[in-house]
Amino acid sequence: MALSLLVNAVLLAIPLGGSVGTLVGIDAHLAATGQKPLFHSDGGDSSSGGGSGSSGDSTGGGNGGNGSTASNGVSNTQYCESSWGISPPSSGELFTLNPNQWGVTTSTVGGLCMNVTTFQNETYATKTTAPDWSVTWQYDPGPETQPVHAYPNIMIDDVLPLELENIDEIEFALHWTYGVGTTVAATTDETTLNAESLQCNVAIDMFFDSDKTTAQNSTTADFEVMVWFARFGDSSDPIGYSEGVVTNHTVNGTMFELYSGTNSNSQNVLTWIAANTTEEFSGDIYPLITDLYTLSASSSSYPSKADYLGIFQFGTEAFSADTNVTFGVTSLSVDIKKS
Ligand SMILES: *[C@@H]1O[C@H](CO)[C@@H](O)[C@H](O)[C@H]1NC(C)=O
Ligand SMILES: *[C@@H]1O[C@H](CO)[C@@H](O)[C@H](O)[C@H]1NC(C)=O
Ligand SMILES: *[C@@H]1O[C@H](CO)[C@@H](O)[C@H](O)[C@H]1NC(C)=O
Ligand SMILES: *[C@@H]1O[C@H](CO)[C@@H](O)[C@H](O)[C@H]1NC(C)=O
Ligand SMILES: *[C@@H]1O[C@H](CO)[C@@H](O)[C@H](O)[C@H]1NC(C)=O
Ligand SMILES: *[C@@H]1O[C@H](CO)[C@@H](O)[C@H](O)[C@H]1NC(C)=O
Ligand SMILES: *[C@@H]1O[C@H](CO)[C@@H](O)[C@H](O)[C@H]1NC(C)=O
Ligand SMILES: CC(=O)N[C@H]1CO[C@H](CO)[C@@H](O)[C@@H]1O
Repeated sequence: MALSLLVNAVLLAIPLGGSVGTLVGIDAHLAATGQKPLFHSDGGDSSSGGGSGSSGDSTGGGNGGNGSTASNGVSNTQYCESSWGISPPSSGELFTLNPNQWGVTTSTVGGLCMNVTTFQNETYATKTTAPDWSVTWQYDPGPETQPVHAYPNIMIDDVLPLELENIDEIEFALHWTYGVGTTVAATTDETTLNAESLQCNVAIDMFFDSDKTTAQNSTTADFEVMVWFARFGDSSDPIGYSEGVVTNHTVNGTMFELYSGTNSNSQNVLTWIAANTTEEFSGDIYPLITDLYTLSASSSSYPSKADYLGIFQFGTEAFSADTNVTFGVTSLSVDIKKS
């Protein structure tokens, strides 16, 4: 048992340089803030592991994880690398996770570690359930020109790209928490987080384009569509915030407000932000996409139904915090139903 776990880890925890799919993950975050793509050599670079545990010292290739513990068929592995593709085997939907510390430079103070909990039986609660994961991080504020340090995230590997009009539903179910400290909090206490000057968001990040291949490239896709479940601090204003709310849409009790703008990469960035911090959510978010078609009738700033969805990720954009904070994703499922 132990041996087979080890083999899986070695085969599947590949450095990002080896995988187009996971490279997309880094690019996505650069694009989110209009940055040029960065290329870290591999998982073995200089990220300082400020979270719990030691920093990853992978030399590229082989197992990027550290602090792996296994019991009763459940394994917890920690990754402190800057960027590293973690693709746990699953009998259902396949996902790739990535600590993705794309904004970390040699002058950055702080660090981040991602923990991923996998089942040896490769069978999660449902066909579309992802492994649980968490990140513990702390970064001092970065320069105003580059305030984002990381977008640790989980990305859908299968299904995409898909033409928007061939999608029927995007059933998204989620439970996350943010807490001060190095353990996963049971609930999110905004007062204690604000006292530590937490600056971050919790968000889905999607990319669309009329060209199927371009839709899978976050730097060249025409449209970036985000769905934010929380926003802490005022560093993380969405693009187009000063222009005000374009429209709103309530999905199963959660009201989202739309902001629209353009990033420095000339991509149209459309951001739906939950009116209240939303720790638990379950619903079909496809209407947040179809609403944009209506707007596209009068403006080329919005996608149309002929466009393709190429990338779907969920994570937290980490700006800064005074002390260690932990973002825990204790339940996540994404079911993209085709018509
Ligand atoms: C964060 O936690 C790690 C590991 O427990 C520790 O080494 C580090 O000093 C902590 N950082 C801060 C700012 O408290
Ligand atoms: C994990 O960390 C330990 C020190 O805590 C170190 O000896 C070991 O080489 C690390 N393993 C990997 C794969 O980074
Ligand atoms: C797979 O393993 C997990 C963790 O041990 C367990 O909770 C789950 O019931 C198992 N699923 C099946 C179908 O055996
Ligand atoms: C992450 O994994 C490390 C190594 O096993 C462990 O020390 C730490 O407590 C874990 N953190 C969380 C939030 O589960
Ligand atoms: C995305 O497009 C840019 C510009 O054409 C290119 O340099 C980059 O390699 C592409 N990225 C991927 C992951 O294909
Ligand atoms: C949501 O939008 C509708 C119009 O589409 C508007 O009448 C309503 O006031 C908005 N609700 C909020 C809370 O902004
Ligand atoms: C709507 O939310 C409730 C809980 O508030 C949940 O039981 C139900 O399954 C959700 N509906 C959908 C379509 O996800
Ligand atoms: C509980 C809570 O904070 N509810 C707020 C959610 O957002 C709406 C719209 O901004 C507010 O009116 C509620 O007070």
